[in-house]
Amino acid sequence: MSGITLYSFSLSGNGHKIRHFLSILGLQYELKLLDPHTQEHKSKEFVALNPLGQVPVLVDGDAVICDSNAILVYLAQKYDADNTWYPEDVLLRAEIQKFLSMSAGEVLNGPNLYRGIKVIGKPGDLEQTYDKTINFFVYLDKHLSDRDYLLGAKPSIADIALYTYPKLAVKAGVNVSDFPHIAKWFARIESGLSYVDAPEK
Ligand SMILES: N[C@@H](CCC(=O)N[C@@H](CS)C(=O)NCC(=O)O)C(=O)O
Repeated sequence: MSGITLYSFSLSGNGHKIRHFLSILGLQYELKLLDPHTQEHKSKEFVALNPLGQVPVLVDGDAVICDSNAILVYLAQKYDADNTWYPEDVLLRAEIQKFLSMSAGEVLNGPNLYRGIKVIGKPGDLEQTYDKTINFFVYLDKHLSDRDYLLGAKPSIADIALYTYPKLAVKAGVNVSDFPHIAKWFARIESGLSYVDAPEK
């Protein structure tokens, strides 16, 4: 087998992170959109790729990689020869890992769930996830107050991993004008030539 295939849903924020990074790396790929309403992601064929029955999944030749953060790390190590997006420095990698963990923790339980409840109809407590989103935005805005990107002057896979769900939470109704440093960070990322639009909803 050869070539890259990405399995996702059209509205998947985690899938968006990978489409965004594939675009930045200039990699051609086939996008296979699954239909969550018909539970295509729980089909026998798909569960053979990811036993958790979740997107995104990236297939690259014989390699199958599940989980958006794992895919970002894989793509950076395999295709970014200069290590621009995943610098080799041990402290920078630790810092990147901190943000990747946040994307699967604070961001998952805050901005991701807020948008999921409000826009996609997921079950959950909207007020509680709104509060968690604001707590995270307060942290992020302060962190970005004296740097352009999460690590400093240059973007990394940490920015790719953390951008999507806060942006989708803003599209879902969180007022970003209360967070000027986040707003500028969004604009910086979106002005990149390889930017790929986050899902509309
Ligand atoms: N840790 C995974 C989470 C993946 C995830 O939650 N994917 C969602 C779509 S964004 C999904 O497939 N949901 C369907 C399900 O869990 O059944 C990642 O970062 O990729």
